Order: sequence, then C-alpha cells, then structure tokens
Amino acid sequence: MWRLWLFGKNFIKIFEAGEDNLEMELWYTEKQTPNVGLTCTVKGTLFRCKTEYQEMAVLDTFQFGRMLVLDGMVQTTIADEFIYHEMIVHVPMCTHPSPKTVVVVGGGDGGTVREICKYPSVEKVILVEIDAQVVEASRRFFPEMSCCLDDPRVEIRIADGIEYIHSLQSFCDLIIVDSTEPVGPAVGLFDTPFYQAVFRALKDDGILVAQTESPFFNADLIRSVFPRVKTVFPSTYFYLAAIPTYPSGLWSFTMGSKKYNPREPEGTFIPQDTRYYWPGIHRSSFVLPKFVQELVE
Ligand code: AG3
Repeated sequence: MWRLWLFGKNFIKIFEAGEDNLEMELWYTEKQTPNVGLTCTVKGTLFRCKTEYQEMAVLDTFQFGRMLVLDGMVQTTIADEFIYHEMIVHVPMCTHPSPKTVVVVGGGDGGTVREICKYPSVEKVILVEIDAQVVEASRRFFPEMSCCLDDPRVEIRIADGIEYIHSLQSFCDLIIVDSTEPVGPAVGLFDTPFYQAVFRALKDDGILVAQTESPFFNADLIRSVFPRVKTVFPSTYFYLAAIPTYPSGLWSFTMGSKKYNPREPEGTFIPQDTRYYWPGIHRSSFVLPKFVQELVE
C-alpha cells in the first residue's frame, strides 16, 4: 500500500504504509537530447514551482540524493555537485596568485560561492543571480551548497548578470559564469558582447571561467563559443571534468585569461578539503581527447 500526501499546492511526499519497500516506483527523466535521457527513481518531489524565469523542481532521488531541476534540466545533485563546483572554482582560483574579488554570474544554489569562500585571500564575492527563487530553494533544500551565502564576504544581488557585468570596470580578479544551458535569459552569457564586458570588468590580470557544456553532445556550441572568448582574451584555455548527471558525463569549462597561464598555476593556497580537485587533476584537466582538441583548434 502506498499513500500520497499533499501539503499545500506544491509539496508532495510519499510515505510507505508498510515497513519496507515502496510498491510503486516513480521515475524522473531528463531528456538530454531527443534520443537520450537520464532516468532516476525518485522518492518524491520536495518542491515544484514556476518562477518568473523558469520552472523549478527539487526531487529526492535514490541514486543522487536531492536534485535541482530547472526547465527539465538537472542543475546539480547532492551526490556529484562537488565535481562541478570544485572544478569551476579551484582551477581559476589556483591559477591566480591571490584572488581577492570574485563575481559569480548565476550559481544561485551557492555551491560555487562555497568553494570560493575557502580561500583566505578572498575579500569579496558577489553572486549575481537573476532568479531569487533559486537562492530561496537552495537555502531551504540544499544547505550543503548554500551554507556560505551568509559569509560576511558574500553579497547577493538578484539582478541580470549581463547588465551587472556591463556596469563594472577593472573591478575583479575572477568572473565565474555558473549558468544554465544557453536557453532563455542565459543565451546572452554565451555571446561576444558579454565576453567583452567581462574583459572590461576584470582587472589587468583577471580571469574568466564559464561552464561550456558537453563536448560530446554540444560540439557546435563549443565550436562557436571558444573562438568568441579567444577573440576577446589574449589567452584561452579549455578543460574537462567527469560529471555523472550531466549529458554524456563529460563536461567542459572555457577560461579566458589576461595574464596567468593555468598550466603554470601561481596560487599559493591549495584547498585540501576537496574530493575531486587536486594539483594533478588541475594539470590533467587541460589534456584533451583528440576529438575535443579538434573542437577548440
Ligand atoms: N549549471 C550547468 C548545468 C547544465 C546541465 N545541463 C543539463 N542537465 N542538460 C549548473 C549550476 C550549478 N551551480
């Protein structure tokens, strides 16, 4: 026997009437491409709503724990968020000798901010998230990720990241674009005018890092985005991480740098409480399979 309990409009929880197994299986599928999906059994839907910008769901999955889904796309899960957040943060942070001011565009879940806050050199972190409800949901359902949002160095701005970056000049050491896929309000985050604004917003030795999707499924995006960053920054780099819940599991990051070379990182502080990142992974993440190398040549 199973029972569905409804709390208010959105909060659905499933309780087992018996002692052990649920008799009914619930599955969630992200259609990653028209022909491929990621499918997980779910314990239940913890939260679901339509925000001003997107449709949001927080699912409790058996395999990956709590999962944040925006417009049907898995953004992050308790089980594998550490890989993405460590790699989008520590690779640029350890490349720079002493990053003090960091701006995060997107990243309302707070996972990226949590990793940045590990650095004693950091004086100011500005999180620019367009959707206040993502931040609220993360505070409520993902305390593991949102835990540093109240760090005194962190300022949260609910605003359009593109407009905000355009307002800055020689302001920060690092800009991290922790965005959703290039749909809706995020489209402009993958375009040349935005990268030009990022260049102006950075100090003379500043660094840009952006998540740039799967080399396997999003080759066209990488083939167009990488040259855009390259026309704006004196040096451009491309690196990879293995993230189980993202399409194809192989994920990419693009770095634009004014001065520092990530292959010769200059950071003196190396975070120790990581589970994916370490100096060996830092170096090896720039070693690309041939088919990926071809995308960025
Ligand atoms: N942002 C990138 C997630 C993209 C996943 N794509 C997909 N599931 N089709 C992650 C934000 C985490 N802070």
